[in-house]
Amino acid sequence: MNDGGQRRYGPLGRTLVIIPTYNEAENIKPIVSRVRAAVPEADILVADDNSPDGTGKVADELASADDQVQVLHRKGKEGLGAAYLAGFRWGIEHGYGVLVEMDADGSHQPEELPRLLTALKGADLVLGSRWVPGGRVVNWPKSREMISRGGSTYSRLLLGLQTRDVTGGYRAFRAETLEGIGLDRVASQGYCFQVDLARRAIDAGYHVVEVPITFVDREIGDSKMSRDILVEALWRVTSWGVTSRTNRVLGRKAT
Ligand SMILES: Nc1nc2c(ncn2[C@@H]2O[C@H](COP(=O)(O)OP(=O)(O)OP(=O)(O)O)[C@@H](O)[C@H]2O)c(=O)[nH]1
Ligand SMILES: [Mg+2]
Repeated sequence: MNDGGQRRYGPLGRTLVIIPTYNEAENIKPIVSRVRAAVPEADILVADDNSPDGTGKVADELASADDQVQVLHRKGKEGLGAAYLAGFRWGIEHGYGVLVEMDADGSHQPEELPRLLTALKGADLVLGSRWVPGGRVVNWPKSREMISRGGSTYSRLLLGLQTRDVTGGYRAFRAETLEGIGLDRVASQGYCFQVDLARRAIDAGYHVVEVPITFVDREIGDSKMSRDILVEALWRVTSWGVTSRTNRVLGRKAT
C-alpha cells in the first residue's frame, strides 16, 4: 500500500463533507455556502449534537433549501470524534467514495478543499497540514500554537510518525481507507481522535499525504477546547506510544 505513491488509485467517487457542530448557529450558514461555492459537486452532512443554540434548526433550514445538504441529528453532546464516526458510517452507507472532515468555525477554509481532493487522487488519506512548508496559522494566540505544535511533535516522536501535523482536523479520506482502519477500534474521545485516525492509517500502510493549509482562528462562537481534553489526549497518546513500543519489542501485532 505505501509504495511512495507509485500505486494506481481508483477514481474518487462522490464527496461528502462532514461538518460536526456544537453551538455553531452563527457559523453554520456561512461555512455551508462557502463549501457549496468552492466544491459544487460535493454534498454536505452537518452532524449536530443537539446544540442548545439551535444550530440543528438552522442546518435543517439549509437542508430543506438544498438537496446537497443533509443533517444528522444526534441525541446530545458526545464529542467531535463520535460525531465524525457517525458521519463516516452514514457516508459509507450512502455510497460516498470520499469523506472530508471540516470544522464549522471557518478555521478550515473550504476554498482550499479542491487542493486536498486533487492530492487524494494519488493517496489514501490527505491531511491538511499547518506544520509543513507553505502551511500556517492566522490569528492564533502564541499559547495555542505552542500547544498544537507541541502536541503534534510529542505524538510524532512517541508514535514514531513522520507526519508533521497529526492533530489537525481538515482531512480527506477515501472510503476504503476508513473501512480498512476499522472504525470500531478508533478512540472517539476528544482531540486524540485525530491522532488515532492518523496513526492507524499510517500503521496500516496507507499512503498519507500532507497538503499545506492556512488555518484561521475562529472569529465567532466559543472554543470547545478544555484542560480535560488536553490531559486526556496526553495520557492516551502516551499509552499508545508505550504499548506500540512494547509490542515491537515483544514482536506482537499492533492493536
Ligand atoms: N457534533 C459535535 N461537534 C463538536 C463537538 N465538539 C466540538 N464540535 C465541533 O467540532 C469542530 C471543532 O471544534 P472547535 O471548538 O472549533 O475546536 P478547536 O478548533 O480546537 O477550538 P477553537 O476553534 O479554538 O474553538 C467545530 O465545528 C465544533 O462545533 C461535539 O461534542 N459534538
Ligand atoms: Mg475551531
